[in-house]
Amino acid sequence: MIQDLFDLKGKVALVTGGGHGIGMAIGKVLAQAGAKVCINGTSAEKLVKSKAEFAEAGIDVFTVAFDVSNEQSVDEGISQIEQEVGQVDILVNNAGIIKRVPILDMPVDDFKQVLDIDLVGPLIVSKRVAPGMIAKRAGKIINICSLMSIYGRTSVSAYAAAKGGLKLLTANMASEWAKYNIQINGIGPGYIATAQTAPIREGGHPFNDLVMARTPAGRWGTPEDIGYAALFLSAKASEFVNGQLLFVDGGITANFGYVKGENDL
Ligand code: NAP
Ligand code: GCO
Repeated sequence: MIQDLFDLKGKVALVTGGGHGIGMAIGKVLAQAGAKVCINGTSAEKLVKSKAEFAEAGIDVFTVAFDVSNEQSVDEGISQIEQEVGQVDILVNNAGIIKRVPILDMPVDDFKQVLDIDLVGPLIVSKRVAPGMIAKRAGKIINICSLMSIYGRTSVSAYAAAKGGLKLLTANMASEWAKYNIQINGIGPGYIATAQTAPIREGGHPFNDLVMARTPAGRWGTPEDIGYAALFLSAKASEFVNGQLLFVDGGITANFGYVKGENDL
């Protein structure tokens, strides 16, 4: 049956940064498709609230706090999942931060922190999880990239450097691990309404006008829009898709100019 190609029953999925935002939506969709979902975040206290929010949706998640940028923390967290839930079949490297600061004003340590979490973090977690997938000859890794994986813009140099690197790390993981029946792909969300974009979306911020003018769909994306793409890349249906970056962006990367106002000829 066609739906069997999207059935995740019997699979263990780990979503880093799954405590809210895009990660939470991905976790909910994968759980609704049958996966046993593990949610990661930086603090056990915050995860208590996240677990309750999943429970309100009728979903029982396993929560585990670890810092994706710290190898020992990741090893302890993944070991806890392996002991209490099982081997990770689907890894979504979603955890990430952004610092919006002009290059000349950004301390190098802040630049390094963004790279450590947004680029080195996915490497660390994938290196810890991949051996089990290789032994099993099956696995899915999804790296949450960005428009900034292919475009720059002012004030997000560290984030763009990290997300640009993540696009090519995805390609390299696919080059090395596809032969083990592991599919590694990226998702490039457009502008999505979450806490991360609230500072440039709310309170009449002019960036909101730019997003509305540049996005052909004429709206901000929802975290669920990303969740549905993650389901496809987590499922059997995408077993011949590898090393790709799937943009889920309302058409913004397909469109050079403005879609509203004087340009809308
Ligand atoms: P968000 O609401 O800020 O959530 C980020 C998540 O990452 C939080 O759950 C946070 O956990 C977690 N996290 C941060 N540092 C961590 C660390 N060192 N270890 C473990 N977890 C960590 O962001 P979002 O908008 O949902 O974005 C999620 C992902 O999508 C990010 O990679 C972001 O770059 C990417 N993205 C977002 C958009 C957008 O428009 N929103 C567009 C493209 C790509 P705590 O809650 O515990 O701090
Ligand atoms: C920004 C936004 C973007 C989005 C996303 C777009 O400040 O430009 O936060 O970076 O988060 O990455 O794909």
